Amino acid sequence: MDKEAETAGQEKKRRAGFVAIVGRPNAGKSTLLNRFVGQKVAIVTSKPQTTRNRIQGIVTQPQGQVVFIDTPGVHEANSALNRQMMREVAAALEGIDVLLLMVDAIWALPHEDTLLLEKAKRFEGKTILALNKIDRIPKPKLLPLMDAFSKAFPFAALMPISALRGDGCEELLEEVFKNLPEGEPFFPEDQITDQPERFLASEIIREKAIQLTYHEVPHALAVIVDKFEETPKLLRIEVTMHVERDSQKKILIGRKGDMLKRIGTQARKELESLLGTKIYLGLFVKVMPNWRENPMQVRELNWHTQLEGLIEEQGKKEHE
Ligand SMILES: Nc1nc2c(ncn2[C@@H]2O[C@H](COP(=O)(O)OP(=O)(O)OP(=O)(O)O)[C@@H](O)[C@H]2O)c(=O)[nH]1
Ligand SMILES: [Mg+2]
Repeated sequence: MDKEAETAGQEKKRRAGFVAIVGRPNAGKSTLLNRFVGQKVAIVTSKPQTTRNRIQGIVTQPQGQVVFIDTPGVHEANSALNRQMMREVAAALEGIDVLLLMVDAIWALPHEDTLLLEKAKRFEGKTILALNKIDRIPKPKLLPLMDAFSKAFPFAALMPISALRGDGCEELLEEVFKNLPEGEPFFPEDQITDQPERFLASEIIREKAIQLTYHEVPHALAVIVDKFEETPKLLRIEVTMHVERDSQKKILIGRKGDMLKRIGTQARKELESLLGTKIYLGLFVKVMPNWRENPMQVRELNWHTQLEGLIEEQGKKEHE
C-alpha cells in the first residue's frame, strides 16, 4: 500500500448508530438479528407474534458498530397485549439512524402494506427494504416484486435476502453501515445484547413452549422468572408460566406432566449451553384469566416494566 492510501485508510472514520428492524409478524426479523449478532439473542418460531419486546443485538466490526433493535411484528392491535406490543415498536423507532423494513417475499405486496410504509414516511431517505425468504420464491418473481416496492416508496436501498440461509446478508450489513453517521461505538465491543440473562431464560422457555403447543396456548402464554440464583454448583431458575384458561393449563402440563417435562428439558439444555453452566429449572403453571385484555396484568407480565421494578429494587438495596 502506498503512503497516501495508508493515510487515507487511517483517516476513514468509524460509523455507529441504531437501526430498528420492523415488519409484519413472522417476516424473519428475529432470525436476521441472530444472524447478524452471530448468536441467539431473540427467540424464533414458525408462529406469528413471537417477539413481544424490543431487543437489541449489537454488531461491532472494524468499520464501526450497529445496534439493531428487533421489534414485535406490526399488526392491528385488538387487545391490551397487542397494544403494548405496538408501543414497543413505536419506542424502538425513537432516535434511530436507519429503519430496516423487512417483508416476507412470499406474501409481500406493496399496495397491501400501507401500514408498514406509513411507518417509513418519517424515515424517508433512511429506510432500507429487506425482501426476505428469497430461498422460497422462484427467481423470475423477484425482479417484478422489487420493482413494485421501489415504485411504492423511495427506499435508500432494496436488498433481497435469506435471513435463514444468509444469502445477501453481508451486502445488507454493508448497506446499513453506509447509511450510518460517523461516530464511535456506543457499547463495549464484546457486548452483543442489552437483555439480561434473566430475560433470555424466560424467552427460551417461551420459545420451547410455543414450538411444542397448539390452540391458543402460544399466544396466551407469558413466562415470568421468579428466582434466578447462582449457587456454587448450579444456576437455579424458577419460573411461572401464565396462561388464560384451565384448558390451556392442561395442554401446557400435558398427560402426567409430559409436556411440561419436554419444555423444561429442551429449555434447560439450550440455556446450559448458552450460559455455560449447570442449571436447575423449576416450572410452575398458573391461570390468570384473560390477562391479555387487562392493561394492568399486561404491564405486570411485560419485560420492560419488570425491568423497571428490578432496577428500582437494586437501587433501594444499594441505598440501604
Ligand atoms: N424459508 C425461510 N424461512 C425463514 C427465513 N427467515 C426466517 N424464516 C422463518 O420464518 C419464521 C419466522 O421467523 P422469525 O425470525 O421468528 O420472524 P419474526 O419476524 O421475528 O416474527 P415475530 O416475532 O412473530 O414478529 C421461522 O420459522 C423462521 O425460521 C428465510 O430467509 N427463509
Ligand atoms: Mg421476532
